[in-house]
Amino acid sequence: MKAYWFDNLPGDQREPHNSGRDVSPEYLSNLGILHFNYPNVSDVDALAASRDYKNRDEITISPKTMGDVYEEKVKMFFHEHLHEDEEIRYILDGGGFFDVRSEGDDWVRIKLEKHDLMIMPAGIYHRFTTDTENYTKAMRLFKDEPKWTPLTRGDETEKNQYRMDYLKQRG
Ligand code: KMT
Ligand code: NI
Repeated sequence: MKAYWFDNLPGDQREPHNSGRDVSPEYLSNLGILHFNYPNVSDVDALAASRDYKNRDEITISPKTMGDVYEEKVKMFFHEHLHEDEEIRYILDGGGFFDVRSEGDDWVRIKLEKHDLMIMPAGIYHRFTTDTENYTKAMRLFKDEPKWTPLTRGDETEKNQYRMDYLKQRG
């Protein structure tokens, strides 16, 4: 895992877009983001159990597994959104980038690699993209009734209760 300020320059979203300015673990933690490196799935199982996550699935995002819809999906994941539940992702293979909004509404880019597990709080604006390898195999963890439907940023999400709770916690 590595976090830095997104450069906001035009070009393919899958390029690193590294401004050269790192973002510290403390800053990420202030945004409410948790990160772990778990080489063994048993560690993921333990975390899931401790947070009462009973369901999971696996997704492989690549042209090989998705064919013609790959490019479309990659664009879709990159639409800024929030969820009403926390989002837990564990990278099984390959890698990718999650961009999250900072306190000043800038993008922080988080590079995830194999065995990285990230927890994003409910209500944080974010987006995802594969990198130039075009290959992300990830586990998605859910509680009983996942409310992980992406809510696209707009007037509605600005007054969403989960968004307001997140902002209150972030301080
Ligand atoms: C999301 O919320 O955009 C995703 O879960 C992306 C796919 S999982 C790496
Ligand atoms: Ni999401």
